[in-house]
Amino acid sequence: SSSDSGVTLLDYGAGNVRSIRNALRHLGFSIKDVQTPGDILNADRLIFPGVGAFAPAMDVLNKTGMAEALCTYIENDRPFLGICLGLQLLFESSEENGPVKGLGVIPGIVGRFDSSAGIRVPHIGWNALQVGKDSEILDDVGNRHVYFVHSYRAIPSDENKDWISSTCNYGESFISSIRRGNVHAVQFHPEKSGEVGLSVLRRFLHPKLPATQKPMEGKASKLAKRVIACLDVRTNDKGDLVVTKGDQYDVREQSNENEVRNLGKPVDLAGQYYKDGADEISFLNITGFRDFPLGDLPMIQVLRHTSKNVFVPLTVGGGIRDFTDASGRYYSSLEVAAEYFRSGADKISIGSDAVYAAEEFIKSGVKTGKSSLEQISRVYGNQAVVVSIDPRRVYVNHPDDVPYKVIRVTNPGPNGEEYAWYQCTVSGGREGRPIGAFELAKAVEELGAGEILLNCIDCDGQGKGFDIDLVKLISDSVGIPVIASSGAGTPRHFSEVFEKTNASAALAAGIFHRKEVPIQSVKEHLQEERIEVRI
Ligand code: 1PR
Repeated sequence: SSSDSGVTLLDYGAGNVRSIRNALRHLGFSIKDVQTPGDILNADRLIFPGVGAFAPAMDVLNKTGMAEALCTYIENDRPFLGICLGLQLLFESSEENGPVKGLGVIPGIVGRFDSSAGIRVPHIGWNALQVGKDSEILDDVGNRHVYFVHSYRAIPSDENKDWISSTCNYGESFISSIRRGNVHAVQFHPEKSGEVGLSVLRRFLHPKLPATQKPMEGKASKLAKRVIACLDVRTNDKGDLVVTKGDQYDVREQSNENEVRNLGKPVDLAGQYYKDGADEISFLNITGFRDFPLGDLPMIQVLRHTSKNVFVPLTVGGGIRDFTDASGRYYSSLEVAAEYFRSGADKISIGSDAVYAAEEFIKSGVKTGKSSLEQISRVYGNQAVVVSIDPRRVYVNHPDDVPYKVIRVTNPGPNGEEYAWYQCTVSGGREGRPIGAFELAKAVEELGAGEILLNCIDCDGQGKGFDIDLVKLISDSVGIPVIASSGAGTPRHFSEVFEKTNASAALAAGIFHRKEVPIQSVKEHLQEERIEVRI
């Protein structure tokens, strides 16, 4: 058997396990990759970060003989940590595109969250756990939140209750971790749960450290509202990749030089926001509609460097579409997305291309399955696909002036108009399209988006608050999480959007970049207002 600082990783090639590799390296561990079933049987400690869908994962495990090796390893009570799908596969079967038979180590069936229970599916975000007495690896968690992203879950029963080390509440109580002897598995992502998550990994790697937190028994948890820091990234006129920030999407200084505003370096700022308590970080390559991301290696470098030290979810957007380069080589949007995921992104965000896909879908009523949105969602799951909407408010006098969803606005327009619709744009707001934000949101939800990043060009950079009318309209119309964006100027704006709408998260850029409001103040204010947040 090998040195103390080695850990064996079972990566069956289904997706992004870069984050877990980064986290293990950060904790000072070297990684051995499983090549054969024998490597499983010989492991000192085995981590199994399941990614992708249940059926293809079981397929690979069965075909390679890894399924049998895993069962033997677990039966022999060898140190094991399953993560996310790595927990679900231990159960008897899953309803995900199934029933599909699992490893059958734990009694129970993995089923889908019931969205009719008034919850948004996927379950994305930070939630607290009810930790049982001897969970061991959860000894530092206490009442702090950990990060989940999944649509399927196992529920507690008499048959599996001896396995359960914690449960979590999301519309119902589901199994958030199991433990028996040296065998552990967690539904959440320790590698994306900040310092708390790293402590879970540390305890698995160094068992028997003394506990620092009291377990939180009995207290009902709730999904926390997320605070997201957004970095609009582009190359400036000198050729440097900078974080910039616009006023209503205009990122140039109003001076004679008319330079692209430079608010800092992407990797440095992301690292800072992680330390400051951002629940998530988004990078938007705002000239991605022009540049080609795989030609734009700096953005990929940004992700690689950031993901080494930032252990919360990272989203990247800009330029995700099919593309033929100058030499005639064709790249599919899937290849672009794959490169982003490999570089450390947890989600990708699609803007312009999703607008075209939604227009097509609404016109024909047919899902072709060919749009970037549909393809990426099919391969990586809808939780990995965000659609970024860039709408502009258009006032009208009467609700039936336009063939789009019109709402009565809280503040009348310049000519006393009482109604408005929200026109979608492409190419960073440069072109208005014949589709409203409402129609787009409904269409992309059907096409496989897992989340909506809802900007508003009118409010962007104004610091006057989110467009509550718009956020309410969209967050009431879809069943997937909605991130409110554009216009945050004070902590009060965050509590306002959470009190008045069903947004799951709120995103800001300018106030964080200009250091006007620290993320911590936003969190503290939300806590004072009794809005659940991750502290
Ligand atoms: O169309 O798939 O290539 O994606 C392009 C992406 O780049 C889209 O997500 C689009 O929103 C974004 N984008 C394009 N141009 C701009 C621009 O500003 N000129 N930025 C842009 C979008 C809006 C928000 C901003 C919030 C919060 N930025 O992300 O961070 O409005 O700002 P605030 O808190 O300072 O008010 P594609």
